[in-house]
Amino acid sequence: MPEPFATLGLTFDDVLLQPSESDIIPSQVRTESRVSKRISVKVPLVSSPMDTVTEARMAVAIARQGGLGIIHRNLSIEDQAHQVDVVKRSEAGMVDEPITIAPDATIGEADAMCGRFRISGVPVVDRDMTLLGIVTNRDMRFESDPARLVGDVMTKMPLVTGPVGISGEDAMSLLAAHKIEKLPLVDERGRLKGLITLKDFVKSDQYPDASKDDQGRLRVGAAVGFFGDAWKRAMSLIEEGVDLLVVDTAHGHSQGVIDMVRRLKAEKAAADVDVVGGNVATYAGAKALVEAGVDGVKVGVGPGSICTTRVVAGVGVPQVTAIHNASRACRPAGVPLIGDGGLQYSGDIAKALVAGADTVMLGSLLAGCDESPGELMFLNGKQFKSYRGMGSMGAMASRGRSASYSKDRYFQGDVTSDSQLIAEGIEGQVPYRGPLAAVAYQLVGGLRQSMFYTGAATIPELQERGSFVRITSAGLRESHPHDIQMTVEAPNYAG
Ligand code: RVP
Repeated sequence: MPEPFATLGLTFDDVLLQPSESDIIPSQVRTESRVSKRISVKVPLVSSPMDTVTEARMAVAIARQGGLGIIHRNLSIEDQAHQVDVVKRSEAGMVDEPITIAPDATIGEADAMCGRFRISGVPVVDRDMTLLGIVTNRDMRFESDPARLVGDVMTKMPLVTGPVGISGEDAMSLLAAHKIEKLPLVDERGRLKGLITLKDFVKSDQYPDASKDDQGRLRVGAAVGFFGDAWKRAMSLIEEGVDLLVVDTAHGHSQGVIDMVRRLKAEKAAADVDVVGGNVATYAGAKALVEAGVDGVKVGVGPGSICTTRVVAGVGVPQVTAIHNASRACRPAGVPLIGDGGLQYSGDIAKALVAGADTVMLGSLLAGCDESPGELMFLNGKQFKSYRGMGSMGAMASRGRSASYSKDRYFQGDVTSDSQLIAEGIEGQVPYRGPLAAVAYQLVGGLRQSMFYTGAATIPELQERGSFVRITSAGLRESHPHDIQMTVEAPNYAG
């Protein structure tokens, strides 16, 4: 029998990083890391697959900042796949299967399509994909009758087009020479084969750190489970071009999760997609996932700000210890580790990395951003956004006739009545934080300061050199502002 009280569990507030000799300044450090075996990111931030944190808008925003978003799965298969599609189309070097419209569609339909895919114009094609013209916002703006046909208002052929395989430079010259924003690519028979847009070139300059795949599209991950139609969901996500699948459950050291990981890793259709498994909080849990063949391990049982697993079930491991123990199984196998949940301040990022994580996953720190799902709320003159656990009643209960998919994250996929659900999370609100870009800037800025103080030029160096000092509750009190009434909030510190 294992010794019942052998281990001491430590979390972020129990430790501090010790300063050590440094010959770099914060602006010189490099924050690249790996989310999974084949996916590198310029900043080690991953947004959580929660229905108040990550849909396409957040995924686009965080990928542009150099991190990665994981689309939540409390959506129908079609809706989740659509979210992935929106991200993949949002900023591509070249779209090889552009959205198209027929000439006999109405401009009302074209307008709705532009809104749905957040695009400003659509190529018009006949049945065999021959390019007939293009309809853009400019063509539609002054039309008062939404029933008019696309074929009547579109800019008709001949249009400026490019050949399949045109280089980025040549495409840019054509766009510039003709003062146009979209360049359809056609084959020798005039059939549409792709589309290049000016916006994408501008975005590449604007977001040099963006996480992109080898076709120049933003990267995106998506969560799946292992229960019910999870396999069908995974296949649909792969079809839309997802880069990373996260088998995301509250207990990754369980047979259903391990089987799902094994099956995905053996699946031909998933060969180009990395598979992360989780969540675990022990050496044995991480080891089991590594042995099942995962490309990344997600760690965290109970640290989440909205999570009640540790009180409802009495189960969990304080996060710094959990990361440290799991990393002993991941590091020797070359499998990256995502430290998921419990981060309250930017300083916690470096603590997670020194404990053994390669990236961190954030929920509450991002739920207040403009790009997270949900409306702004005003309360006593302050602005908030809602944030809830995927194991909360609100997230797990069936909505109308559509089942909730998040209850199987808590292994309650077979529960048929909402009144029988055991909640492991709560619902609430977090302060409004403005655009993700500003929030990410502060978080990465904090990490740069940590790396400067510890003398680490890169994340692997931080992981190697960083060392902790354990602190007491008096030490924690001393860490926060004290003996003063705060009158102005800092952008990275709310009392
Ligand atoms: P936090 O960043 O501390 O808000 O934690 C976010 C993490 O909490 C998620 O990525 C997930 O692992 C976990 N979570 C999500 N829902 C719940 C719950 O209802 N218990 N927990």
